[in-house]
Amino acid sequence: MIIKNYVVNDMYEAMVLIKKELGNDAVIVSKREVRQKGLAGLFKKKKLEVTAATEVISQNGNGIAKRNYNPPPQQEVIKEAAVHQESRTTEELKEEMQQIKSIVQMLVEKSDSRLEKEKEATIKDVMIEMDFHPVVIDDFEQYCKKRSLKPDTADNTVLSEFVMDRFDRKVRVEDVGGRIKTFIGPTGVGKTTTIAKLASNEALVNQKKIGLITIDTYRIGAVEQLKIYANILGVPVKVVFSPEDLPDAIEQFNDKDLIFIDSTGRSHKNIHQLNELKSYLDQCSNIKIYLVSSMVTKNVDFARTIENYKNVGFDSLILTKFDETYSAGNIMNAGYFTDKPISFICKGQVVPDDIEVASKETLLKYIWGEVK
Ligand SMILES: Nc1nc2c(ncn2[C@@H]2O[C@H](COP(=O)(O)OP(=O)(O)OP(=O)(O)O)[C@@H](O)[C@H]2O)c(=O)[nH]1
Ligand SMILES: [Mg+2]
Repeated sequence: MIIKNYVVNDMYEAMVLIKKELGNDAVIVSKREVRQKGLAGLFKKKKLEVTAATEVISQNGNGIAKRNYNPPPQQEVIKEAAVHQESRTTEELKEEMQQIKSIVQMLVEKSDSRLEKEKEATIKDVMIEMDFHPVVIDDFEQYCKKRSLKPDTADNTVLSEFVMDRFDRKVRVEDVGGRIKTFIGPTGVGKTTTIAKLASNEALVNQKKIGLITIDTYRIGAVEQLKIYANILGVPVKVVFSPEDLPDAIEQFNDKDLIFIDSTGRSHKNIHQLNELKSYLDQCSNIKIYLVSSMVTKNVDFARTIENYKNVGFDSLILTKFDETYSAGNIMNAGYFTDKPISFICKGQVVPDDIEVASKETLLKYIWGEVK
C-alpha cells in the first residue's frame, strides 16, 4: 500500500497529482483544510491536505504493479436483503426510519459542535504553535475579556491587534554597547560563535583593537575553539582560571578598544553553577553582560532561563538560531519576562555574516512569518 499526502489549493489540483503519481486506482482516504504558518497565515487562504492511497503487490523494473480488484459477490448479498425486506411489516419499517432519523440528527449535531470546537481552537492553536508562553496567552484572554470578546471565538484581527500592541509596549531593542562585553547563557546556544561574529566585524570592518578572554575552562575544547577564531583574526586570547584573576586579565588588555569575554554554558536549573558564574562577573565593573538565548528553546525553558539569570544579572539579550525555527513566540516571551532590550539576532552558523543588530522591523517580520 502506498499512502501519500498532498497539500494543494483545491480538489482539482489534488486529483491531477494523485492520478499522475498513484494512477487511476488510487482512492482518497481523507481531506482537510490546513492553515499556513506564522501569524500572517491566519489571513491567507487555507490549503487542502489530501491523503490518497493505492495498493501495491510487487515492484519490478517497469514500476509499480497494482493488484487486480475483485469486487465481492454482491448479487448474493442483495438477494438476501430483498427476501428479508419483504418479510418486514410497515410498522417495523416506520420504526426503523425513526431510528435512522434520530441517528442522522445526532450526527449532524455532533459534527456542528466539532466544527465549532475546531473554530474555537484556532486562535489558541496559533498561539501555541508560535510558542507563546502561557502568560502571554493568559494576557490575550484578559485582553479579549476587557473588550467583551470570547477569547476562543475572537477573530484573527483581534489577535493581530493584541500582538502589535504588546510587541510595541513590551519588546525593546537596543545595542547596549560596552567596551568590555561578556556573553553568558545556557550550553550550546551560540555564545562563542556570537563572539566570533561580533569580534570579526569589529576587527575587520571597524578596525578596532580586540582582546579575547575566556573563563570557559570547564568544557574540553572550549579554549581551543576561541583560539581558532583569535588566530584567524590575529587577536590575542587570555585564559582565566579563577574569578580573582579576571580583573588582571582585563587590565592587561588596557590598550584594546574592545574586550570580549566568553563563558561556560550553564543550565538555568543549576543554581550552584550560576552562582559560580556570578562570582566571576562580580569581580568586574563597567562590564556589559549579554544573555545569549536560542530561539529553538521552548517557551517555558526560555522564560525560566531569563528568570534564573536575573540573579546573575544581565544588560541585554542576544537571540540566536532564528534560522532553525518557524516559531517566533520567544520574541514576545522575552518582552514579558524582562525589560532588558534585545541587542542582536543570529540566524546561522556563518562567521561573521549571520548576525544583525536587532530592529523592531525585523523582529516583527519573524513574528508575522515573513522570514522563511
Ligand atoms: N543554526 C544556527 N546555529 C548556530 C547559531 N549560532 C551558533 N550556532 C551553532 O551552534 C553550535 C554551538 O555554538 P557555540 O558557539 O559553540 O555555542 P556556545 O554557547 O558557546 O556553547 P558552549 O560553550 O558549549 O555552552 C555550533 O554548531 C554553532 O555553529 C545560529 O544563529 N544558527
Ligand atoms: Mg562556547
